Amino acid sequence: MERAECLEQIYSELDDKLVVTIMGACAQELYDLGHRENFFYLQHAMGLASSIGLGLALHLPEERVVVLDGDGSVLMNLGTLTTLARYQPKNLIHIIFDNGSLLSTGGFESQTTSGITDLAAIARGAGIEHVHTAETLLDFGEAMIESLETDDLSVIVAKVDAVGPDNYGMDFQLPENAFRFRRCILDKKSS
Ligand SMILES: Cc1ncc(C[n+]2csc(CCOP(=O)(O)OP(=O)(O)O)c2C)c(N)n1
Repeated sequence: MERAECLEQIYSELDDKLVVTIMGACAQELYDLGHRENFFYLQHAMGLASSIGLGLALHLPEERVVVLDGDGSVLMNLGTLTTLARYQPKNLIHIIFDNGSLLSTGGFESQTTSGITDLAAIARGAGIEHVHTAETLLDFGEAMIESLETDDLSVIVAKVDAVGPDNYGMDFQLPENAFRFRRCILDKKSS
């Protein structure tokens, strides 16, 4: 299973959600499907997409927040899973694309490679109840549907191949994305 296929599968569901992605390949693959003003690509700050997502979810309880994360990023901020469990935002779905690799910076192996570290087990151990592992597109689709139907925090660990986009490039930088994302939230609140 490839992350790009997973993103394509859930793309239409992301229409009315606030979406925060990690940098690099994941951001690019979502962007390549078509940018929307409710997408925020967190460049540079590796590991913190889930923390941004948590802040949004707690402060905007009427919104649904989807975080698109990576195994390397989660490993860099493992405490995030315990913080999510502690505050348990009902409106947050945390999707971890586990490709066992730091793909965006050259494809070095991460600790999830060869099953050494099990992020789903860590999420459960942190105290998160709704944790899914998806090995196939069908699993992933089902996990997403279940998470959307569950009025609670969900984590989906999607096992994906370590492949990314052929080309990188967006027609705006992080500050413009941040301003526009903020405006999108304000527009949503006032409508
Ligand atoms: C603190 C910090 N260290 C290192 C980097 C460089 N960096 C950017 S993306 C990345 C790999 C991210 O890996 P993962 O979250 O697994 O996503 P993938 O690239 O595999 O999709 C690294 C090491 C960074 N941006 N910030």
